[in-house]
Amino acid sequence: MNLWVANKPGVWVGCWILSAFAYFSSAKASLIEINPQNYTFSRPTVNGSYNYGDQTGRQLIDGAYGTASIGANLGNGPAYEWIAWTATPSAKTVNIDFNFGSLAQINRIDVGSLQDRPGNVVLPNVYVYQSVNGTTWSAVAQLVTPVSTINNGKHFELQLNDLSIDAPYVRVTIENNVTNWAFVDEVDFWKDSSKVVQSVPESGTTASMVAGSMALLFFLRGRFKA
Ligand SMILES: [Ca+2]
Ligand SMILES: [Ca+2]
Repeated sequence: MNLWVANKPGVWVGCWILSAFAYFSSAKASLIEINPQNYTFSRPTVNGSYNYGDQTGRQLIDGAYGTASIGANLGNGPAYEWIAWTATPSAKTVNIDFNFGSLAQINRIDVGSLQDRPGNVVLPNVYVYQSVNGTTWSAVAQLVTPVSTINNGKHFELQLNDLSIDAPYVRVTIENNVTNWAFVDEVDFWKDSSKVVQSVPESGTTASMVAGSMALLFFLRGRFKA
């Protein structure tokens, strides 16, 4: 399991879970998964070599994860677990708006994704917002994932930590890196029962976030069919 972790107020670190497995196992003890009622996309999914649509309308919250091999058949057909979007010069993001039905305390969000190869399928950037009415949004956190070949062929949990969300609506914006595909298989929301969150959502813009970079950056702009 591979992790990208963003710790508020904004400095992220990327790490391999293998060296920190014990830490995360113990840290997860107070986490309770909070399940949204439903969600909507601001842009339609895109098919390629396989169907990357959301075939049940709940595939991002059904507990089923894909693998780093996009086309793998895990029992429901090739690539069934993956939802994908492509970027165009004018549209690099998709908003996934989750509706919890009532105030939800959320302290951590995990977005399952993968990287195939730079220039084609790379890890997306993730931005999180909260809303009391589903219309007006306040920035909460972001996770920037610079393109690097060392992420190739891996399934990642893009993890946003130490959040202070208390709202009925949460927007997870997926931003394609460069012009390419972005794949997501699941979005998990966690409440840390050891924390109390104020019931008034933060207003205005988020604190400045610091985006780091990895040692090797490869910006290959060729487009391929995923
Ligand atoms: Ca899923
Ligand atoms: Ca889940």
